[in-house]
Amino acid sequence: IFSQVTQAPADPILGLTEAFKADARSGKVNLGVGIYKDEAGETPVLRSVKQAEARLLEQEKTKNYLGIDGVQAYNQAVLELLFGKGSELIAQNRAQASQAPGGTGALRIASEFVMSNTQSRTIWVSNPTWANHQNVFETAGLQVKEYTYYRAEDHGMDFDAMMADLATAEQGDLVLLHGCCHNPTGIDPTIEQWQQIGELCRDKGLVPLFDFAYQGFGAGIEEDAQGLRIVAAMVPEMLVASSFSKNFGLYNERIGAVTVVAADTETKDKAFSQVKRTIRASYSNPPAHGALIVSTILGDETLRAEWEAELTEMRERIAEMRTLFVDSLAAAGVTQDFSFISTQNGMFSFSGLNKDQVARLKDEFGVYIVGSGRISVAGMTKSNMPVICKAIAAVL
Ligand code: PLP
Ligand code: TYF
Repeated sequence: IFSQVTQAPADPILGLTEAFKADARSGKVNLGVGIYKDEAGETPVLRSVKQAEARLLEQEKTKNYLGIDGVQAYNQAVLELLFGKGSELIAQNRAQASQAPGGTGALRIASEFVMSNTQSRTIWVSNPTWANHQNVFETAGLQVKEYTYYRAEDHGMDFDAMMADLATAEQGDLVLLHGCCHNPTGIDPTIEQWQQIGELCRDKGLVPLFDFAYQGFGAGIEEDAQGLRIVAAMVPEMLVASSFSKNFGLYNERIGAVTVVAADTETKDKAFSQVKRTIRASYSNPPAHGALIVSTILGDETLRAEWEAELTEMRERIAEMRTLFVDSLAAAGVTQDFSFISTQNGMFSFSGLNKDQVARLKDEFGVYIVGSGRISVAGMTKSNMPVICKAIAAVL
């Protein structure tokens, strides 16, 4: 039967890393995949994580299965990070989180839950969005439609067009919203715009699905949750797929969560029981290590303070690289205005470089960025900056 199977296309982002690894040139730079690098160009384990792991190694007594929804202290910590300590939603018992294998696993569980238990069949995603969104949603059976998000002319957000597109959505349609640090553009709605998005979802009966993979990489842990909290306070129902891959540097531990918000506790309980059923049919129950790391850190004042300091360090280093990038481009003789890069949020910048320029960066200079022109600023360092800017100046 396998002889009939055709070759699958490479993942547009992970495929780039494979090409990078195969490149023998010494000065090569990978600004493709969204992985945080420190000033030395490394992605080390966070100090807080190392300490939590040391404790776990010493104290862990069993490798017995977790429940279907994973570590309970972890799930509670997720709710508080999303909605804030003392949140009304939590007090009203309208929200429940389940541990999931990464943000991707959470997106897939959320999609399958919707497909198996509701009449909804359509999800709206921003144009552009993370390359894997369409893949995950369509594999689960959802129909994917796009809403306008980005305006190339001024490297800004076309909010009016976004609202006009979403006004054509039907009641019960899902709307994928990036909680902060929009991937790939780095452009997020303002507080006022979040308010309007919430109103539209409420008035039209649209169900937000928040993808929250970068909490703490924009302005701060609480600041970055503002949009999600504004919308959550306005709509009866929503879903959240959150991830600790980036903000805890736990990429390969596959640790995230799927969260259900419903109009009342009874509805939430029923919905959550079906989320658990979806998980049971998918991988039965999650692995423990990542969740235990996160719950150990968030449950301990000292470790939590250490983690927050490390997250701040990552956020501030990226912000510094944004400014340095803009200045270094000018110093390399680029006359075009790239100042928009310093106002974008998170790991990525949408450079506006076209496909040919991206190809030349790779072929002639060994500088790898995603075909859309997305640059991972989190991969820039003071030492690779001159190479990057010289290459960009040349292809411009
Ligand atoms: N959603 C967005 C917008 C992302 O950029 C990523 C990237 O990793 C994910 C989800 C998936 O995160 P995870 O690695 O936790 O599956
Ligand atoms: O957008 C990125 O670069 C990150 C990393 O299948 C990533 O989200 C890329 C592809 C993928 C999983 C993670």
